[in-house]
Amino acid sequence: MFEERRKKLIGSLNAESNSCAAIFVSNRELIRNSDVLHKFRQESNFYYLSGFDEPDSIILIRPNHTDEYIMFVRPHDPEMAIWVGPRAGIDGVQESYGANAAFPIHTFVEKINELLSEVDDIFYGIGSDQEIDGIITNYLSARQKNSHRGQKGFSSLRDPRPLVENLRMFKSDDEIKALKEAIHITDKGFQVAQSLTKPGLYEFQIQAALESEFRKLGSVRNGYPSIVASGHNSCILHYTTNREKLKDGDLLLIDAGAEYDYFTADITRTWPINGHFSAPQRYIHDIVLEAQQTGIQLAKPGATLDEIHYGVLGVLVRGLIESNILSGAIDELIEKREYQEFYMHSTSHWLGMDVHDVGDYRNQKKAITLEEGMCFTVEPGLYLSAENHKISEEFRGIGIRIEDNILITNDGYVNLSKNIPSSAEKLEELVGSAIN
Ligand SMILES: [Mn+2]
Repeated sequence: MFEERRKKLIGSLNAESNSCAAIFVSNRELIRNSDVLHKFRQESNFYYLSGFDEPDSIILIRPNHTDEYIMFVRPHDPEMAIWVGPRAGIDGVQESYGANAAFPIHTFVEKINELLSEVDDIFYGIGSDQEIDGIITNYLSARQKNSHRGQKGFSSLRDPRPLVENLRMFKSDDEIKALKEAIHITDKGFQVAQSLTKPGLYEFQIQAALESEFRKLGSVRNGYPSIVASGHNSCILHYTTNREKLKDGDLLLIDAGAEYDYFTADITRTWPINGHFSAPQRYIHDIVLEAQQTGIQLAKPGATLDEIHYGVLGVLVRGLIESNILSGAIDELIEKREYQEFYMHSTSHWLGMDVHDVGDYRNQKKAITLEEGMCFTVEPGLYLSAENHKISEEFRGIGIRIEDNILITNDGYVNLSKNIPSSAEKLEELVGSAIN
């Protein structure tokens, strides 16, 4: 799979240049405190191309060379093997990760002189890593200076990331399989969270139950920090504090995704803590759900995320008018963005290895057209702040978002998360079912 991806990238590189090399840098370990590190996750482009999840590594891809794929990694270290575990090492990456040649990471600075000397165009994304940025720019300036003394200069420094990201936008069958598994695991986690929801528990306790199910089912980590937002916290878009007590009569919004094989789900549901939507909660919930279903049904090859967004806005704004939160004509309210106080984010983002996955949304201001293999979310919401006095009191403090994960097929779409219940009736049935 990784070799196939590298081959595709080489195809893209060959289309751009007759003589080039592309360099990608891994993530580094981050210190949490003293000798304790934050949990490491590999940089997605790097993992996409290498399948290698160690820090302090570099890959070098040189199309049309005998040693086409070169890795710089941490060498084997018997002492570190005792403390944190073995590394693949120089031999290991040639045996198991497809490297044609491999060198210790600390030799990168000297080795590039030799490995890049015949290459015209260097593909490296400035900003990938501060130290490597310095090494590359020093190398290129030296080379440019020496070109006056008869050595070969270089033609260009270009960013390889858009080339990889254009590949990542289209999910292969294996990638869709991983994404489906991530969504399946997330589904099970949501069921557990719903079944345990009751007043008096803390948000982080629901989070623990949700994520425990993720781990049990084979997800080693989340795709992003879980949002477990009760009551007025549901109006905070990226609330991850998760420390408040669940109150009778409030809603609970959970936005979470298990990661599986480096692909992440991204699901949101909102349900009543006591198992019964109040009339105003139910009203807003059903408007958001109708908006979401309307948006999803617009997904097909040739459509755009803008069209889905406008489909969603039509329903949301109609709901805001009917609940006397806004007044006026739908089109005019949309044009003037009067809804923005209550719906301040876009409806969709690409989904894949990253929760907000790579890929352009526009090409020269024109929205990208959907094509088979693209994955994205449809996640409308309404956030009726407790402090907003334009809103009649019964609706204040209600925040609802409903989010599913969509795959574009050759003739339409699949809602990959359609099994995760979103109807008010079904949610009411599930809430607290493990305790009652
Ligand atoms: Mn999302």
